[in-house]
Amino acid sequence: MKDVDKKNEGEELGVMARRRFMNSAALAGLSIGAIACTDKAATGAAGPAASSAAVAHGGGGGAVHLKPGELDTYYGLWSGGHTGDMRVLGLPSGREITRIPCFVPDALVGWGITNESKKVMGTKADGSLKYTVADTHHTHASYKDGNYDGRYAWINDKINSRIARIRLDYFVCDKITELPNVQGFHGIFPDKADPVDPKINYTTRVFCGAEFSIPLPNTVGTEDGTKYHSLFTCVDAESMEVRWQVLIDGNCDLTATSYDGKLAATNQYNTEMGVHYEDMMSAERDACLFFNIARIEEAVKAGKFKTYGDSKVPVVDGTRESNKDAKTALTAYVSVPKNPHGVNASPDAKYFICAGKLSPTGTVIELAKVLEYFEGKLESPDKAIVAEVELGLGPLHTAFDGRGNAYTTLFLDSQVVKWNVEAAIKFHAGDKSAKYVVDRLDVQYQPGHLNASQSETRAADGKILAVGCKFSKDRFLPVGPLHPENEQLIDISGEKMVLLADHPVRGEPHDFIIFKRDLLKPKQVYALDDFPLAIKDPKETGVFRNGKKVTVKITSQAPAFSLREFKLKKGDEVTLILTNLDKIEDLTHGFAIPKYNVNFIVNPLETASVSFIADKPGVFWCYCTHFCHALHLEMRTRMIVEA
Ligand SMILES: [Cu+2]
Repeated sequence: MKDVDKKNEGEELGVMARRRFMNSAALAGLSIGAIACTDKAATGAAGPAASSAAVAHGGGGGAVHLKPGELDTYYGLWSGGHTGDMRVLGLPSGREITRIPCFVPDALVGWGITNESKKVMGTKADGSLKYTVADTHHTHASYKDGNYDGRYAWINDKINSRIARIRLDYFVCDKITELPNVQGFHGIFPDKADPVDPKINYTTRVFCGAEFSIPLPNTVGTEDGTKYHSLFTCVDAESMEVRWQVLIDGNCDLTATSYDGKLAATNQYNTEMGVHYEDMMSAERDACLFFNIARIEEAVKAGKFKTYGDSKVPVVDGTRESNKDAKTALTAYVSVPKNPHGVNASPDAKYFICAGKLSPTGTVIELAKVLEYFEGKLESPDKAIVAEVELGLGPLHTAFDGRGNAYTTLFLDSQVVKWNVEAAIKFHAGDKSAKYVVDRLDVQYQPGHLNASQSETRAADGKILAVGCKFSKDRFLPVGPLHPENEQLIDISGEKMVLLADHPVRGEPHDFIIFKRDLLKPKQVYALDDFPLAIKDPKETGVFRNGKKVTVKITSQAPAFSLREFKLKKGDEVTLILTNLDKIEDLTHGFAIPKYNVNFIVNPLETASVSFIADKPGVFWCYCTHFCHALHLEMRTRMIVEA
């Protein structure tokens, strides 16, 4: 780690002198409680006074408290965490508007109950769901011209290494792909352009980083972790098929992409390939690993790949040993300190920033120089580092305001630090008078992810910053042993950051994006033709028998189902299809079958189906579970199963 101690003598001497490089012993010995909230050198104010000040000077997105009936300025797409879904928030209010089920069953919409959702989620041979747990961390959306285009969002499941796509016209998950050859799929980022074809100025690929290294193929275990591998994966944004993978040294964590489509990168916190934590943090520097997308795709085209196990996915070799010649290299390992967490692309398209986590530093890597390295014009990829400056303890993630400033969470300091990137570059170049730290603000407490409005686009607007604090401690009424997390909203429209609001959230969300509401044009009524099973006329409904196989076709129109009753025989293999013929937005109906574990909804002009064995004789009142009409309670039909 070069020059860190020397730099302590420069910027913010008094503050920095008390900060020391984290070493293994210190980290291992400290609990979260003991390291919380030390060293409050902050200049930032908090509390009610700060909040009203923000509102008075215009606030980032205006006042947090919207008047009844007022709409938010921004959408926020948040990962849900263990709930395996995507949260949709309005900002600046912080109100949660909906949740989009992806990886885990959801009782409201019948996700994991209907045949259509089970097909997306994936089933075992017996028709049951392949997985019912998930851990979503990262969510990003498709781009065009450097801004979100409102087509898709993606979200990861770290537990089972799946990526889900959400259609942003209907806010539904329509595809899930399980990545081969990897475990611990964590970081995710769509590309923003094609590396070769300038006409393709929109997302066609999604890159996925795998955090855990495993034997390849992972059929015979070995305890020797040095023989394990991790891969970087490219998924086709449209088909959701895996296009290719890159075998790498070390692991992947988060992912970033350049605006020209030429580069993607992942930060690596375990270049040691350790299998125990002390081994994972033994080296002073790890890496930010860059991928030359055009060269990788040329290598795949030229057949220079392997496959592993049952997977047919082409895997190219991105290891250090095979990529020593810069002019042909597929990858470049830029050395950064120490167990870095987070790599983020600046909205001016010039830099990737890695936060040091166990080093108090942020590393600024200039993308033009990385491209120079790949052309053989730089002797080492490390020469692409244009700044490595102290920010505070436990730097994790970085957001941007579009005015040249970066905002980095400091997990151990419980702060957000605002710093100027160009000033940091000057400071790094030797101008010790360059004051790169602009402001610090205490947050409550231990912040992980943060993001600013439009931060990861060319249209970063520097209005509001949301911070996901992993611990809320004393900020909310106690609710037993587990506290909620604290999502805080900060006004970044002025020189000083101003804390605006706290929001409790059930654990444990991670990354999120915030963008202007006019980038999305959600549709509010489906088209019948969107669904192959749609029943277009109530006259087509009834019970259709083919031996034991029975199809029940029903339509709904408030306040009635088209069939007043339907008869089955015990043992029938039933598929029940329901089309909602109501055409008005929000006129959604539900369909529950008592004792058969069935409940789902159909939105206006939507069709859904369920399959089950009619194994219990009797009368079962199928009723509408979604409030629809003054006669909602009366909206029922009888399923009569004859013994
Ligand atoms: Cu109803």
